Amino acid sequence: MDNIIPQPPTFAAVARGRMQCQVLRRQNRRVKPSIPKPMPSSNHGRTVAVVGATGLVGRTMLEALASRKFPIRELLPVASSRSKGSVIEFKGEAIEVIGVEDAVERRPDIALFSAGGDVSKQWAPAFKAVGTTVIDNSSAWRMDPAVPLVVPEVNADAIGEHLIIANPNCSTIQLVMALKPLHDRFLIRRAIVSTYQSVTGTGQAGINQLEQERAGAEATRIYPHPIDRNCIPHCDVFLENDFTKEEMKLHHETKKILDDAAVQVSATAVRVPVVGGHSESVYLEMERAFSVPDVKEALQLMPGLIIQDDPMSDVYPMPVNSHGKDEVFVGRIRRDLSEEQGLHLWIVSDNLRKGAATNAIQIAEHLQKSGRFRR
Ligand code: 2RA
Repeated sequence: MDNIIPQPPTFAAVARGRMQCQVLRRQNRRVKPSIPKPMPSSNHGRTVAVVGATGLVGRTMLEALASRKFPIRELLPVASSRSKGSVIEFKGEAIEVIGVEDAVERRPDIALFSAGGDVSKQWAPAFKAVGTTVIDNSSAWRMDPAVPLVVPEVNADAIGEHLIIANPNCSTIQLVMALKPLHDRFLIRRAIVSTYQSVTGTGQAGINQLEQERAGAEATRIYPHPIDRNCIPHCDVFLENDFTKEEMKLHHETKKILDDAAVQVSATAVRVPVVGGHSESVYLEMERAFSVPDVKEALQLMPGLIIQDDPMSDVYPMPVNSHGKDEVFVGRIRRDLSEEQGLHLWIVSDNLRKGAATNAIQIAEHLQKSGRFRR
C-alpha cells in the first residue's frame, strides 16, 4: 500500500511536467519541423489524428499515446487555424499541426477529438463518412442514444461496430469505475456525489487564474469568483432545475453507463484550488446486504481501480498522488452511521489522464485488439 506522503509540486512544475509533448510555436521554434513526418513505422500501426492537439487534454492524449506505446504509423496533430502550422514534439519527432479538412482527406484509422462540442458536432460525421473511428471527448454525442458512452473496464461491449464513440465526462469516468463492481454485486439504488474538481478541468485558463491569484497578480478570471483559497460550488453553467450542467452530466452519464432504470444519482460539483486530480465523496445505498470486506473484495477485483484505505496510517487517495497515473484510487470505505444499506467512498483520479486522455486511448486499444482495423 502506498504510504508515501509526497511534497505537493508547484503549479508551474505540474503544468510543465505534465507536458512532455510540448507545443513549439512557430515564432519560437526550437525543433526543425518535417511536415508531416511519419512516425517510426509499425506493421500494425495506425494513422491517428488528434483533433485539438494543442489544448491541455490534446497534449495529454499525445503524452498517453506515447507512454502507453499505442502503435502509431502516422500521427496527425490537428488544431484550429490559429495553431495550424505550429509544431508539436511527439516521441522526439517534430510534427507540424494541420487543419481539420486536411486530416479528413488523410482518412486516418482513428480520430481522437478534444476540441469542444461544436467542433465535434461539425467534424465527427466527416471523419465517419471516410471510415475513420471517432473517439470524442466532448459532450456533443454522449447522450445520443445511437452513440455508445464507454469506459472500457465497465462497458467495452457497447463499442460494437460504432464509428463514433463518446468518452464520458471526467467526473463520471472515475465514479463509474468504482460503482460498476458494487452495482454488479450489491445493486446500487442511489448515489449522492460531491466533487472536488481540479482547475485543470477548465483547461489552461483555469490553471492561469489560480497561478495569477496566488502570485498576487491581476488575474484573468474564468470562474465567477477567486479560486485561490476558495471553493466554488459551481462547475459549468446553472440549469433551470438549479443543478449545474456538470452535475447533470454526472446524473445522466452514470445512469446511461450503469443502469438507467435502477440507479438514481444526484451531485454537487465544486471547483477547488487543486492543479490536477478530481476527488469525489460518494454516498451509496444498495439493495442487497453487504459487508465492508465484501465491498473491498469487489473493488479489488476491478481492473484499473486501486484501493488506498489504511486511515490509521494516513493512507487514502489524494489528488497529488494521482498526477500522471492511469488508475482510479478509492479509499475511506465505510458503512454509513444511520443507514444499514449506506456506504461511503472517496474516489480520486487524474482528470486529464483516466478522466479524459487515457480512457480515450484505452478505447482505441480495445479497437486495435478487437481487430477492427484489419477488416
Ligand atoms: C470540469 N468536467 O472539470 C470538466 C472537464 N471535462 O470542469
